[in-house]
Amino acid sequence: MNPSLLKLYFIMGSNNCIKDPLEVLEEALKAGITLFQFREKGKGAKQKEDKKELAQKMKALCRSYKVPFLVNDDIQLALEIEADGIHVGQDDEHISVVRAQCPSDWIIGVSATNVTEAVQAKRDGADYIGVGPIFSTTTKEDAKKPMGLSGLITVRKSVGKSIPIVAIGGIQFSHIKDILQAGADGISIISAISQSRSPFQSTLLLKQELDLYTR
Ligand code: TZP
Ligand code: MG
Repeated sequence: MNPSLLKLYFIMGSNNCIKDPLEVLEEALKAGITLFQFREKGKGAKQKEDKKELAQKMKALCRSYKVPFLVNDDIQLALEIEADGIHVGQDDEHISVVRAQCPSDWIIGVSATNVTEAVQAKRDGADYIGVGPIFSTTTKEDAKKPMGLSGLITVRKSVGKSIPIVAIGGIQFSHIKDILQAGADGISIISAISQSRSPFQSTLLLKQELDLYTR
């Protein structure tokens, strides 16, 4: 995949938002997110048909802004709604099983919380690795201990330069320069956009800062 797609990777589900999730997503798209992941999980998450309906609407929005739409974990849903890819965690289906079921042009991302998992994800053929949590976060209930920037630097050294990586966990505007310098291709964000009173403004500021330190 083109690593620049990871520059500003927005991840969200309905329970991450303080207003209508479709509005939040459209604001983020308008302000220039480069990739989106539908992550409908945790307390109050939509299930079955409700989940699918929201996913379909979000996919349509992403298409209209030409931003790839990925689904977290749920292969069945991703196939049904013809997503552009899937993201799997360490406790989800193995990437080999996912690859066998999905179109060859899909983007498949894997989460890694340490060097061992990151090196394995690269070996397994992940298109990108989501590395974190870098900082502490309250968004993911079962998040591991933050690895810090030093952890990110170690992961980048261990996997080499050839695989795209995106940093995740507690990331705010002020972290951008350090994260890019640590070797990430971009940032993944949930709450700094989804919980903002103006997702548009917050996204725009993040994008401008990222643009300063990339290209
Ligand atoms: N995986 C590791 S940390 C995290 C996930 C899904 C949550 C990131 O959310 P936030 O609000 O950007 O800290
Ligand atoms: Mg998962």
